[in-house]
Amino acid sequence: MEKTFAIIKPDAFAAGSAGKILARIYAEGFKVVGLKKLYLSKVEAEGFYAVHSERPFFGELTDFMSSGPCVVMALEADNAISKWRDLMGATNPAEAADGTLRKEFGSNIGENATHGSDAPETAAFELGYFFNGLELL
Ligand code: 3AN
Repeated sequence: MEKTFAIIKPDAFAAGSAGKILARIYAEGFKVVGLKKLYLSKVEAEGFYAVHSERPFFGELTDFMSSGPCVVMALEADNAISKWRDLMGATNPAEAADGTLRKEFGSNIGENATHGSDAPETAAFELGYFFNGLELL
């Protein structure tokens, strides 16, 4: 079993879609091993997305991620990282396949409803950024 890190982003939380997204997560067979609602500060969002600090959209991205509450999760499944990215769909909701979360709940490339780790190393960093070991028992 593999763990990945996921976020229900502020746009989806504000729209009241967190319950529907969680229902999809369970229906697809993930085990939710960690879950909490957070309201990130700008500094906390910048630390999380530090890998993107040189990108032109870094300010916009971290403003958005600190604009309201979100839900952070640790999800477990066989091949959880790719399985969760498949369920999310393409980064840009306009390009996301039918049936994916970003297609259904995302608005644009910035406000795209969900986040997921893209590799084992990023999953390890991202899980550790938000959860300690005792929270993932
Ligand atoms: P993904 O989240 O699908 O791995 P990345 O790693 O390319 O996508 O982008 C990281 C985050 O930055 C995405 N979640 C997305 O919301 C945001 N982002 C990517 N490109 C843009 C852009 N051109 N403008 C605003 N936000 C963007």
